Amino acid sequence: MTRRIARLPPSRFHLRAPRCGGHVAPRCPRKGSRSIGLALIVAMIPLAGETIVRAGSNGTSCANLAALTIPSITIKSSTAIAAGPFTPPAANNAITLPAFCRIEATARPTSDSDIKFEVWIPPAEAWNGKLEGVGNGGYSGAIGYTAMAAGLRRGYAVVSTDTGHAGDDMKFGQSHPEKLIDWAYRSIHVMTEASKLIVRNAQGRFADRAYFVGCSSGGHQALSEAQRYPEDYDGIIAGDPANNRIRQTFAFLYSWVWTHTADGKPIIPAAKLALLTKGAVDACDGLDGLKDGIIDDPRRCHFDPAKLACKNGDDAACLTPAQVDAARKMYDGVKNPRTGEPIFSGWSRGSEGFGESAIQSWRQYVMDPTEPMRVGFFRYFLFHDPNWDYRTVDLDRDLAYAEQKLPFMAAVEKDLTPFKKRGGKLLMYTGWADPVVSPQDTVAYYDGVVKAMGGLEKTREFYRFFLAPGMGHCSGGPGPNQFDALTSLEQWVEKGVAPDKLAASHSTSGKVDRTRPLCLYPQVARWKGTGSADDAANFSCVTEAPATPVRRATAGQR
Ligand SMILES: [Ca+2]
Repeated sequence: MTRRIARLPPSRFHLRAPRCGGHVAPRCPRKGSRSIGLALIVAMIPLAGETIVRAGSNGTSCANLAALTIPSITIKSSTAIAAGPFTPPAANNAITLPAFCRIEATARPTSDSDIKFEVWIPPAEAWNGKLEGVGNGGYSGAIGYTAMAAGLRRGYAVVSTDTGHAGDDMKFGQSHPEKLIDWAYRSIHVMTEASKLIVRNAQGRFADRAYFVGCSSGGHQALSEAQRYPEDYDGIIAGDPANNRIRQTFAFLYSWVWTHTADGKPIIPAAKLALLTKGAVDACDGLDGLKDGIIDDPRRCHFDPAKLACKNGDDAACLTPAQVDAARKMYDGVKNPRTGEPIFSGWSRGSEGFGESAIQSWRQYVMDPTEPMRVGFFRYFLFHDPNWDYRTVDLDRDLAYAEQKLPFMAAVEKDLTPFKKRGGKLLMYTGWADPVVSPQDTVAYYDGVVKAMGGLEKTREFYRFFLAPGMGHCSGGPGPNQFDALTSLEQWVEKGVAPDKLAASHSTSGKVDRTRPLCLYPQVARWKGTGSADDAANFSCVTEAPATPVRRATAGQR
């Protein structure tokens, strides 16, 4: 739910004619457009005496794109930006970018909609022939300029939206049901459709491929696109997806109640979150056969915080009974108190406090807020009562009501047949130490899709999942947490090379100090027994027996 996405290494992309695989792909270039794609290559290798064909010669100049008349879209500006420093709106620092055409636009699919989006289009000679949509974080009403910049540098035309409102305050949804729908799923679809047309006009042809890349809320958006608008994207990356949104919001509420006193004080101080992580790692690090400071699969770890219970009164190195109780509840997750039905998976052992920043612990979404995180969901979206008291929550009654009234807030459909049929490819990853979106819930969603889609092999044909041990929310953590998922997805979509693992690295102070594969779920990376445990070459991906006892997974919203 942060604005960060997994960092991508510098582009290794080369201009070349995109290939259209044997699968059904409605957005594959038609014959005419492929010849333009090939012309791009020709343009790059001019031979003496030959006429150089310039790609995009049929395109509209940047300045003239503002004259486009796309229904419900208003183009505010279209400006050619020279290569060099560019300072995005409201940013303090400039980012260095290659030249591009910047289009600022607004979409109004309903009379109450005000969806701002920007499309950045490289000049024809620098364009890789593709479009990339980038996702958002939290409820942030902000265009993702940093993610756009990363895509533009790779040669992509890129698009991002503010999701239909400005800022992170959930009051935007109060008495604005259409804006809520814009946030939940419509804004991404609308920006995608409009940007495809705008790019077509700018370049004289449609993009050969479209990709979506997002983490956290962006991961939610990614899964929503695959579920709701399977034609929008050829390839989709869903990182640490907050797609089980309604149940997760209930889990935020309950986790806050468990971990705060009646007068709203945090029960577990920040320093003791780190103590919990140390206790869990000490207890479970070796279960995977390698003492490397990483709990490989927290489902196998049954560390009980009572091990750290104070014996002679409270001090910094032990836990009081109230602290033990709060931590146990965080690990156990939300269950229906009447039926015992799991509502939302607990947070992983190892996610309590593994880094300095609030997002690298339970602080940002649980301990630090003065009220339950996202309590605005109940006040402004669900009950339409700005004074709603979270102490009055009734899990049975209110969860059923929320799932009945706001089903569009989640993206939990497990039948992805339309996306598979159109040839779409979906790559999902998550951090096993994510302190925000419980990774066990993400595992439960994938397992649910596998069941709905006819088994693991049939699912892997279009949807692959990679778990990152020791990675936090979208990035960070003691485990390898930097990887280039987009290059893997490009290979899959464009060359039919499905990824079996992702090459990941961990850095300290900007220096890589560990590499390791992230394996194709449910495989795990195991050290071969010789060579450095910090070198990916000494690991193989293997299948192990399921964690026992298998913890009951979140049922997920139906
Ligand atoms: Ca370990």
